Amino acid sequence: MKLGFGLYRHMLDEEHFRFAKQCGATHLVVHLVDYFSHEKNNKENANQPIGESEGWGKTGKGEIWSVEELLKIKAKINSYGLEWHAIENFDPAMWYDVLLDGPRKSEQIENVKQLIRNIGEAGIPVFGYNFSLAGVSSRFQGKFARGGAISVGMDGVDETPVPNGMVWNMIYDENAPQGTMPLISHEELWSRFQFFIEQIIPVAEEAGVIMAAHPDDPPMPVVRNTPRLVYQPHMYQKVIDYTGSPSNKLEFCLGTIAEMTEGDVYEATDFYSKQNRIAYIHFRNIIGKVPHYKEVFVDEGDVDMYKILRILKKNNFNGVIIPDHTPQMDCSAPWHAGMAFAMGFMVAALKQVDQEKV
Ligand SMILES: [Mn+2]
Repeated sequence: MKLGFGLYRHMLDEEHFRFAKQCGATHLVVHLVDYFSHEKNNKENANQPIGESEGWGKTGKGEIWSVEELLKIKAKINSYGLEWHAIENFDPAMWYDVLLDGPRKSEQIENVKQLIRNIGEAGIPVFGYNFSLAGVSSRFQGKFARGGAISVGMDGVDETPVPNGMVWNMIYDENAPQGTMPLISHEELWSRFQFFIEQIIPVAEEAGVIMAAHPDDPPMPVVRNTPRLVYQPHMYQKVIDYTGSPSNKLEFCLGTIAEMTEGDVYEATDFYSKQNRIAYIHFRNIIGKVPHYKEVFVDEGDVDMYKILRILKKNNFNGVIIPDHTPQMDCSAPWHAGMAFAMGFMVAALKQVDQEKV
């Protein structure tokens, strides 16, 4: 197993590369979408984007990331002794009509295919994505973790319908006509997903890129009047079953899976790692289940993280684990302290489990 670190776009600089390396990371998972353009989300202390029904702000313009741009970032990452393991998330501007089954769907799916080819050409092995209309939603901040550390939680579901011009928490069209996203069935959502996966996976396979699906966060059947794709552990199998390609894998989020009302996070970890379908892991802990849960420090939640690592070791998982989000600690650098705490735990736990006999 390898230890990775996740960085947002505005963190792609010397200070953060050094910080990741100092925390023990060998690999990086990078977000290239700017989620922090909204005035309420302060980049200086950007733990994770939050924001209520109005979302996270505007999308980019929809241009795909070029090979040149990716190689430039990669060279910088490599110069700090780190490997670029994955990009996380599409900009909604690139594929909103793929999600919404809108008029620009065929144009956008071709763009997305080119993006995947670019990522392959730049030598980035994994692309993580979240096939979701409402995106991450219904969560709010509070002093939920040990000692009153600020983290996020959920207490009931946001039922505000998504306005026209918004998808996945971001505004792609400011001039959209008044109105809201129409309610569709789960079957309709799965059929949109099927179109996406059947178009993309052959391209990804040829490009040498692994597509990795994140489950719905929070994992509720319906959020903001939109159906969700993967909100129970067994639903991941349906994602996998669309194609046996080794390019069709999971961005396995332990926190989200533990929040699900059915199944068991240990069984799910065993089941999917046995099939070699986990591309990388979001290693975070929580207390509770939807619709009432809190994100907490990695050592204080419902999940026994050592047990998870032992299962992964037993099934020869050799991918990357990253800390996902963590509570923020009271000091002058709350994000850094939270991340360093999680990474310290992960370094120690990996060492311990590595040296144990199975
Ligand atoms: Mn996650």
